[in-house]
Amino acid sequence: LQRNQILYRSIYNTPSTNILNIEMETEKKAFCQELPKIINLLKENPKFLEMPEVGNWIQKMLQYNLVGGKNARGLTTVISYKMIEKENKITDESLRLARTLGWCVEMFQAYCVILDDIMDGSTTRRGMPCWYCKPDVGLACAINDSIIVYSTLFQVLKDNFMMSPNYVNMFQLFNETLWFTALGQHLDYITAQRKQYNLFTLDRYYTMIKHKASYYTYYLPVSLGLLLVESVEKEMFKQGNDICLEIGKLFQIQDDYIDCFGDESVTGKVGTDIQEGKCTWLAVNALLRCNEAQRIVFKSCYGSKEPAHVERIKQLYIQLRLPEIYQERENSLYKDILELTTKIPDPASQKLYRYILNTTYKRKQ
Ligand code: DMA
Ligand code: MG
Ligand code: MG
Ligand code: MG
Repeated sequence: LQRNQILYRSIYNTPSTNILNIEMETEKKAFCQELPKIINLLKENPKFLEMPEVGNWIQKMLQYNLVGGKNARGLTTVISYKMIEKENKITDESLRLARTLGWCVEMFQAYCVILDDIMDGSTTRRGMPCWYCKPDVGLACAINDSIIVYSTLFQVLKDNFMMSPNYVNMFQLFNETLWFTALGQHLDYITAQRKQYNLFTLDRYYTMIKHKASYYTYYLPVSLGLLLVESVEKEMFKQGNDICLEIGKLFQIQDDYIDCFGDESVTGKVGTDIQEGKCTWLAVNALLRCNEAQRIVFKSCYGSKEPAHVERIKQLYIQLRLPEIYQERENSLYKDILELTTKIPDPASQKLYRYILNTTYKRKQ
């Protein structure tokens, strides 16, 4: 395993990866500079002449919920476009459009996250209170704000892409992804609610995370990036599909691990999975490995907000060597996905998926 690790690490510690990382930093700056322009344009909508205070509220709300994160999904949209499009086709205007579409993906994410934090009883996000927890917002207002964010996405999409031949495809992609995400979120919620630990199977877990996380985290931004490319073969969408879902699997397993064992000052969020009794990678693997006595501990402490119970579950995870097993799983998934990328014939696509994989692997945030 260690030999493999060194081998795979060395492939990616090449100068070209470093160049890509520098490019990503530069892109992040350009990407962030686009948001105020999008919001200013939005505020020119005549609706806000009728309701100026609503315009100001939306500006404040979008600022709060879109800024301060990794912007990974928005950047994936732009990077996908940049890496697949022919160099002579990339213009200032095409980049502006790619960044705008990236912000639409970020709005999709903000919409999902405002609601997810309510569903999960979370209190912090990106090192700040969750939107619904803010005293001047509250639960009822936050639910409506999530609808405002989502419908704003489609306003921005219309303003920028209405004349594009792919407008309907983009629309359909957002809609279908939301459908998958909401189905996954439902499965996540009811599995925790029922407290029937025989439901905590790997099968159910993989189905759940594919829907609630993989589609919108990787499949959506990559597919949108490809839709911006002037001539792209249909086959290319299909080829990337499986890889996007597999990287998404890696991403959510990491998310579950970080929820329990991550550094809050890095992640910006306080974990709630144990308290909420969520069907996570850690919980499923604990149940697969525990003996009868440990199972009794799990049943009596899991899904409790009592700090001593939460601590007991963390102890159990450590006793079961889940942190070590997690490292092995992360490495083996990385290796398997890397293997999948070798089957992609187009070199630019291969480079893109490897790059996305490498920005995900070993992440702590
Ligand atoms: C992520 O699940 C899914 C969505 C749709 C946000 P999660 O609740 O584990 O995410 P997080 O850890 O960011 O709250
Ligand atoms: Mg959550
Ligand atoms: Mg959740
Ligand atoms: Mg989580």
